[in-house]
Amino acid sequence: MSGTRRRFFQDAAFFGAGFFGLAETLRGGAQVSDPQAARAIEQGRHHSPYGKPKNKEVVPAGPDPFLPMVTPDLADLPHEMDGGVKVFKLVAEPVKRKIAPFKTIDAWGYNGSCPGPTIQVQQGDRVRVVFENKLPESTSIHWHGLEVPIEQDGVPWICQKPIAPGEKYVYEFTVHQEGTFFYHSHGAMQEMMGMIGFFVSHPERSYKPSADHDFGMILQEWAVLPNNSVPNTAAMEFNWLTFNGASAPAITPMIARLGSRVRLRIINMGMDHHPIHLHGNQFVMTGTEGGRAPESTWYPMNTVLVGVAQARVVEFEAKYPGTWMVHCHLPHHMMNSMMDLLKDRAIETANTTDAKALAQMETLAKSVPFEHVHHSPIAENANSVPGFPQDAFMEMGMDDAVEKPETHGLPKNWSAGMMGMMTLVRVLPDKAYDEMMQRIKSAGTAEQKEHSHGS
Ligand SMILES: [Cu+2]
Repeated sequence: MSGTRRRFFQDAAFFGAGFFGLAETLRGGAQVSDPQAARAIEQGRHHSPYGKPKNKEVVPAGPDPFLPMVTPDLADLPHEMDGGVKVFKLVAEPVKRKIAPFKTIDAWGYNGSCPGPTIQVQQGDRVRVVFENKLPESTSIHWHGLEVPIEQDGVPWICQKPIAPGEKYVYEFTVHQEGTFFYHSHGAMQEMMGMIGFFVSHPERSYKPSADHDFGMILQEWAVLPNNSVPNTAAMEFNWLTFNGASAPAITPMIARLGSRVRLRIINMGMDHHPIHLHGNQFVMTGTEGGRAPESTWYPMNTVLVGVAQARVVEFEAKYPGTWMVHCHLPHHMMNSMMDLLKDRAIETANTTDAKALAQMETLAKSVPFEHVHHSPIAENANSVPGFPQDAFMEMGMDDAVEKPETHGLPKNWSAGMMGMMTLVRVLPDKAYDEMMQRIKSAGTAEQKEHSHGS
C-alpha cells in the first residue's frame, strides 16, 4: 500500500473519531457518544467523509478505522504527521499529582502528567518519539512488550547511552503488533516515582466481536508519609493505591450504555499484584500484554489478577443497568491513608466513641472541605466487643469534593463507600446515557473555555 493511501485511511479514521466525539479531553471524561457509531468505527464500516474512490481500480483495503481507548483522568498524547511517520513529543519531568482531595504528591511523569499521557497508534504505523529529559537525573524509555530493534529498546548502557538531564533523544520504530503495551523508564526507582504510560496499538483488522466502549486503567501504589509529598520508592508497604493517578473516590467513573460491549485494559506498575474484580457481571479475558487472545481461550470470570508488568484486557456485555464497582480485592488496597487527614492528632484504634469520631470528622470536613454525613451506625456496646473497631469510623464521604459530571445522580454519600483502588462502571439506559454524555460534553466545553481564558 502506498504511504499516501495509507495515510488517507488513517486520517479518515481520526476524522471519524473526532466527528463522533471520541477525541481525548484533558479531563479524561471523553466517552463514546454513540456505541453504534463506535461499533461501526471498530468494524471498519464507518463511511469515509471523503466519499468512495471514483475509479474502478481494486483498492487494497487500508487499515480499519478504530475506536480510541479512553483513559479516565488522563489525556492522550497528540501527534503530528511527518511524511508517513506519527511523531509524538514526550517530556520526562517532575509532576505534582493530586491523588485525593487532601493529598498531592511530588511524582515524576511525562508531559505534566503522572501516569504519562496515553499513546495510541495503529498496527503497521511508523512511530517517532522525540523525547526530552527534564528530570534532574538520567533516564531512558523502554517500550514494554513491543518488538523493536535492539537500539530502540531503551535499556541504559545495553541499548543506548543514558539520556542526561536536559538532553533530547529520538526513538523511531514500526509497530507491527496489535495490543496493550506501555512505555516506562527502565530505572526501577523512577518506575516507582510514577514513570509509566499506556502505549496502545489498535489492530489493522478490527477485533471481533467489536467493543462499544474501550477504557484503560493503570495500577500504581505509593508510600507517602503523612505531612509528606515525596513517595518513598524503596518502601515495601504502601498507603496510597491509584487507578490512573487517582485514589477513590477521586477516580472518574466510566460510563457505558446499556446493551453495549465494554472493554477494560488494565496494566500494572508497582510492587504488588492486583486482583481486579467486577461486580454483577462476568467478563472474558480477551488479551494480555502479548496481544489479542484467541477466542477459544476465553472463559467466564469476574476477577482477573493483573501481575506486575502485565496487561490484562477483559470484555463484558453491559446488560444490567446500575452502578457496578471495579476494584482491587486485596483488602489493604481498598483503603486510603487516613493519617494525612488526622495529621498531628493521635488515631484512636480503640475506645473511640461515636461522638469523638464524629467531632474529628467534622473538623476534617471543614478543612478539605466537604459536607460530612454521619458515618454508619455502631452498637451501643461496641467498645466491649473484642476486635472493635474495624471498618467503623473509616468512612469519609466527600461527594462535594469529588463531584464531576460522571458522578451526577449517584446516591447521597456514595463516596463514603469508595476507597483506594476502586472505581465504577455506570451502565445507563439510553435516555440517561444520552443525558450523561450531554452533561460531560458541556462540562468539557466550559472547562476548555475557562482554560483558554486563563492562559
Ligand atoms: Cu491491589
